[in-house]
Amino acid sequence: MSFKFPFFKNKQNIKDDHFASDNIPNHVAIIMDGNGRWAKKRGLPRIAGHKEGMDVVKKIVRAASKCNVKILTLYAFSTENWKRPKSEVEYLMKLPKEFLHIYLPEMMENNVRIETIGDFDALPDHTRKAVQYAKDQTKGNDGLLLNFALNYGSRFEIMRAVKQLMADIDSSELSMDTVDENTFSEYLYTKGLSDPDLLIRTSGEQRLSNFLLWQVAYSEFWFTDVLWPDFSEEIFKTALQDYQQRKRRYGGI
Ligand code: V07
Repeated sequence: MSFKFPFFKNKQNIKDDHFASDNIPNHVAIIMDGNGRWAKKRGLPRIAGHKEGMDVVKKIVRAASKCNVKILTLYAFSTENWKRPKSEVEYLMKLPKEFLHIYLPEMMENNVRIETIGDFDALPDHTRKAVQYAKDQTKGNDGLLLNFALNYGSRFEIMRAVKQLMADIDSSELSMDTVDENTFSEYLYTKGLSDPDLLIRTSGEQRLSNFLLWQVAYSEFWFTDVLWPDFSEEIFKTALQDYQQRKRRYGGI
């Protein structure tokens, strides 16, 4: 049973479909964890969990678009994921193409722009080609930016930025005296993007796992025990509503 005191602020278990449109996070980042565990619980191979997880991606893209989120960054494949069994890696590398084969038309209709962060050149040819095609097709869209972290690792990203920045100082393209946090941000994959306002991680783990270390300095974190294949539009909205009620301080008081 549920009832509400009309004079209390609607705090938890909010089921209203139409929630306040103010204070929506501009940029939401998600660690989509728990696909393997979801499959194991059902006696299925891990890849069945990845496949189910792919359909949840589409649902959350729709939800984010609808809620007026501007940037959605999804951790699809980390630099550490190469250590998984070869057959699983090969399957994962086919998912971008499969996803795009099914959903690229809908992405176009909904004005979604697809981008990636990570070491793109080190991806298999077939993966790179499919994703590059989607980036090219959607580059004129100005709705939701759907940003896939593909072969992404934050320490690698930071090391790469340091090396490029030093090379630019070496060649006098840049002066050491003018380098500040903003300069450094321009050397990251996320160049030009605002930092995530909200970071969501599913599946009960409460760690960053080498995701956006620099960029989440002032982000709000939201964790759920729900496994990614069981994640839904409703849970996504609950995370947004929780975010809306938080008071951000950005390191100040
Ligand atoms: C992947 C499904 C979601 C759960 C997490 C792991 C498995 C969508 C993509 C994708 C990537 C780029 C792109 C279009 C779609 C994807 C990988 C894994 C490697 F342009 N889901 N998904 N890529 N999973």
